[in-house]
Amino acid sequence: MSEPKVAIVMGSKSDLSVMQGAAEMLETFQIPFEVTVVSAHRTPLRMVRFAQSAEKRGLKAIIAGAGGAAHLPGMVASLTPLPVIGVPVKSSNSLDGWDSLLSIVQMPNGVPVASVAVNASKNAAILAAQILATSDPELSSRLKRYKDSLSEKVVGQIDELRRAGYEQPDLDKDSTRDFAGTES
Ligand code: RP5
Repeated sequence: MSEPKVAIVMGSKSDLSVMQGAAEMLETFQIPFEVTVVSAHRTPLRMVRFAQSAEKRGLKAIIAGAGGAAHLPGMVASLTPLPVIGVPVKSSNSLDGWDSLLSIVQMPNGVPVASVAVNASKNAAILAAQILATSDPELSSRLKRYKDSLSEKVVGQIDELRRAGYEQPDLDKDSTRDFAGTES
């Protein structure tokens, strides 16, 4: 097994149903990762050990998900130079996700956490992949293919609308494509 490049940590195993989206996405991009529970409130010393050892262990980015008073991403960010991407989890103790979101976004100057939308763990993984891809051309190619697949999906949806009888505006006269990042 290759050494993990990304860590997915969460405040409780109850976050896993949301956070496994990040794991699936990292698998798609063939990025080695680890998944564990680190609670800022229930295991604060484990959190410190995790964050302080992360860079030494070869990790390049950390995805941290938590719900409610979601202090985990910010506290991890305070203890490591690695980029931390927070996933606000709409957990059983959350006020509809708002508390988690604001706890993660409203960091003090000097200690940034990149936040994605509530429960958007897949986006956290894509962002982590994009960070790693700045120094990994093969990963960058995989990301470009992924982005192209998103626009191809929309092209398929437009065809479906056309087949259903909805006339489509002619917006595709020239050869430019929406993403078209894939090298020829
Ligand atoms: C947070 O409290 C966790 O990240 C989780 O989202 C939430 C609820 O945890 P459990 O009570 O389900 O363990 O710390």
